[in-house]
Amino acid sequence: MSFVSRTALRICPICEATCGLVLTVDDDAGRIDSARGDRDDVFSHGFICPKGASFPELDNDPDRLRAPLVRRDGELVEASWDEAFAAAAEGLQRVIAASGSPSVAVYLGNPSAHTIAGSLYAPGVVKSLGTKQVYSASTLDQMPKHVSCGYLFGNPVAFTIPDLDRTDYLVIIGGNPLVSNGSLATAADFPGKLKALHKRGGRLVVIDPSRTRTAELADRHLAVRPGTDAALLFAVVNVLFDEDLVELGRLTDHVTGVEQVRAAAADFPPEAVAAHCGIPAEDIRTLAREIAAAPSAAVYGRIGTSTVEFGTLTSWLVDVVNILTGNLDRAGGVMFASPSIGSAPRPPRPGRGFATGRWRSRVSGHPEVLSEMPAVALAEEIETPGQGQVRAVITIAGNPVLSAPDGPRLSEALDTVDFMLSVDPYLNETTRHADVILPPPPPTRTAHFDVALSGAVVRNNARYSPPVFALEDGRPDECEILARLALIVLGMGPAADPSLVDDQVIGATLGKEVNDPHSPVSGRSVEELTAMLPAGPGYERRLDMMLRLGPFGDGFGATPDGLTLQKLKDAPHGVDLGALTPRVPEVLRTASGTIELAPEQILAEAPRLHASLTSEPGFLLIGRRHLRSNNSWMHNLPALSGGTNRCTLQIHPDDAARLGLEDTAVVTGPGGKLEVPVEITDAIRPGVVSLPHGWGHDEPGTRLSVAAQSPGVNVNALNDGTLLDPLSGTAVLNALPVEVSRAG
Ligand SMILES: Nc1nc2c(c(=O)[nH]1)N[C@H]1C(S)=C(S)[C@@H](COP(=O)(O)OP(=O)(O)OC[C@H]3O[C@@H](n4cnc5c(=O)[nH]c(N)nc54)[C@H](O)[C@@H]3O)O[C@H]1N2
Ligand SMILES: Nc1nc2c(c(=O)[nH]1)N[C@H]1C(S)=C(S)[C@@H](COP(=O)(O)OP(=O)(O)OC[C@H]3O[C@@H](n4cnc5c(=O)[nH]c(N)nc54)[C@H](O)[C@@H]3O)O[C@H]1N2
Ligand code: SF4
Ligand SMILES: [Mo]
Repeated sequence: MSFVSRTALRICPICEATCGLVLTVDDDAGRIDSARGDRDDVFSHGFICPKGASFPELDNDPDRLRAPLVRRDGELVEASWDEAFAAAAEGLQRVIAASGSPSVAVYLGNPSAHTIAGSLYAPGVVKSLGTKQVYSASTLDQMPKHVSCGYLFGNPVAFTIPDLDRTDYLVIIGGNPLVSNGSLATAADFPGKLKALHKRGGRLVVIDPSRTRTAELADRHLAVRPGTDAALLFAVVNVLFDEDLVELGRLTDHVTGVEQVRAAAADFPPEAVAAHCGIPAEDIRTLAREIAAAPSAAVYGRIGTSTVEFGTLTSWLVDVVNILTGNLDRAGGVMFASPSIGSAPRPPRPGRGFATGRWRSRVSGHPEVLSEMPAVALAEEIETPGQGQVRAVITIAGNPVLSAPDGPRLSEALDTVDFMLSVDPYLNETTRHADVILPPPPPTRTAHFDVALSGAVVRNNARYSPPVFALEDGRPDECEILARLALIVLGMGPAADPSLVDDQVIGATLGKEVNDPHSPVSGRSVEELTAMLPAGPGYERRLDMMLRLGPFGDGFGATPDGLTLQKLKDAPHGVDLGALTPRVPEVLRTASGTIELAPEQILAEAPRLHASLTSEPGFLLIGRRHLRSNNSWMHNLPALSGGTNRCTLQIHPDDAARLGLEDTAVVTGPGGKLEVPVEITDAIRPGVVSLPHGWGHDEPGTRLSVAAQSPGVNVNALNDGTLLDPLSGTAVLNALPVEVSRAG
């Protein structure tokens, strides 16, 4: 090892917490040796988790692909970048010529929400294809929240974020931020924020079938039966009306539809749902009264409210409770972030509202949602012949073979397409099916800015990390990879200049802004503004443009103190932009210009929910996360492997005794059967079993040498993918009915 010459700052790209890291850099070796939390980071103040601490291992992982792989005579072999782009162009153009670009499917995985490339350049690949075969991890995750916010506010990205630093009463439903570090609530140091809540006299309620680490901190833990939160929340709404606790506060003039919600909730008194939810009616009443009585309260729902049969209904009810108790858009309640790269506020105006189902999936007729099809539909769209059949697949930062239901079926389907391309650093369960793999460089050779997550922050901020090291000669970064793919699809060939993509986006964006009378650059010339952007890579030019047009931006000189990319470069620990501020009505885009509390599409789910108010025997399967894991792709790091980070079936002692379970159980779901090691724990509710996802690293032909040593099983092989939230197309990954028995 050589002398460590410097440190460098880098925002951690692994999860939504966006912690600032200090890396020790070994310039001689061209690698980093360690990572610690950056105490001066304006947002994370030094917080870091075990994954962030393993950033060097992730960056240096010898299994990370250093060169593209191209399939030759059936084998994936290393190729030069020129050869790989040529192979990508040949494969894509072959399929496009034969079946048209709508026959190319794109799957965007979770890390694409954590990279500049995924946020700014992946959309260009989709757009240039003009395909409706678009899939992403959103329909395995937060799509119900988009749909609910879409209907309520007319704006599917106007997420309601719990104001963690100021709330007096926090209700966490189906989230475990002590382990996940938070999601749709970008808050570095969630544990510290929960401690601070208690310190200022606030209270925490956790609703979760499992006594998680977060639940351990709660003043009250309601161990709800999985999949029943919609009924529980409807009962809370019922109590709010019944006991005259509805108080819209300053939102009074901005909300319509209150009476329809009152009528819908009338069918759900606590006594009618208690047995179904496994929560005493009195506890539901107390919850409603406490939320209403708290000086401020924030109800926050995550995965357990989302990847369930009534995901959109549940996500909506979370915000209905926030709205009816006057807690939306006020300090200490749930608020809207002001993304630094969003557009500067405009005067309130009605919008076009929100709609889904503008087209339908070819095979099962699933409605389009945010221009996407349900991830569970990808396999059948590949398998089913006919006009529009998927003949090529592009995956970007995704591992749907493990992450999506019925992975084995998708795995087989991927082998039947005419061409598959993956942009991914690993040869894993999904990418092993590809004909071409284009690996992005490691994070230290990549710039970072949280484009997507800036809309979910609990405190507004802007931070930029330039690359720590220059790219190796001839190696493109992921922005360039995706830009070149977009041009390849357009038929411009593998050698087209990727900056054409940036020029196009910049021209189009500025063109719109100068013609908008409310824009800070209204009436100016596109050429003048373009000339003001910095020299440098295309993504820097685009980020600078977005920052300058944003709510804190310099408006290209109109507000000289405002943000530019250079200002962020001059503030390497980031720029704090203050606590969240009220945004109603400016944020609303509904047709009425109000918060439309009673969308008919969502209320139409209420009778179906009511019909489900039974309490069937049988096990319900839920998921869980581990502090030293991240979905499917961090099991290859030695520091994060082993110990308690294992793929086990958690089951309550009473259930285990009744079934005579000892070491191993057989779990049978609608999609298949698995043998799994048993972990008996009273942390989990009787009648519920839990298995983590992202395991099953025993497929042949992968290059994950550490992960393969303790492969675990793929929980999603139990799931046939037929159960989904109909309003959002989101897969049911929690509360899946399964049978459990003794092995042998
Ligand atoms: N049963 C069950 N299933 C689940 C869940 C659950 O709770 N239970 N959770 C769901 C959720 S919330 C999600 S978000 C999905 C995730 O679903 P996916 O996004 O499909 O899966 P990941 O495991 O996140 O895989 C990420 C992929 O991105 C690659 N990658 C990592 N960094 C980069 C990068 O910088 N660039 C590129 N191009 N690639 C990169 C990794 O190698 C890996 O192949 O899983 C879902 N699946
Ligand atoms: N360490 C780690 N951190 C991660 C990830 C990871 O894999 N590992 N993944 C990242 C991703 S992609 C995401 S989307 C976020 C997710 O962030 P979270 O949603 O906070 O993560 P989970 O741990 O899945 O929490 C879901 C909780 O819901 C509970 N639950 C399951 N079913 C139900 C139900 O029907 N009702 C209720 N009320 N609760 C239920 C589960 O017991 C679990 O505790 O985490 C991110 N952060
Ligand atoms: S919580 Fe951990 S993984 Fe998430 S951003 Fe922070 S250091 Fe990275
Ligand atoms: Mo996720």
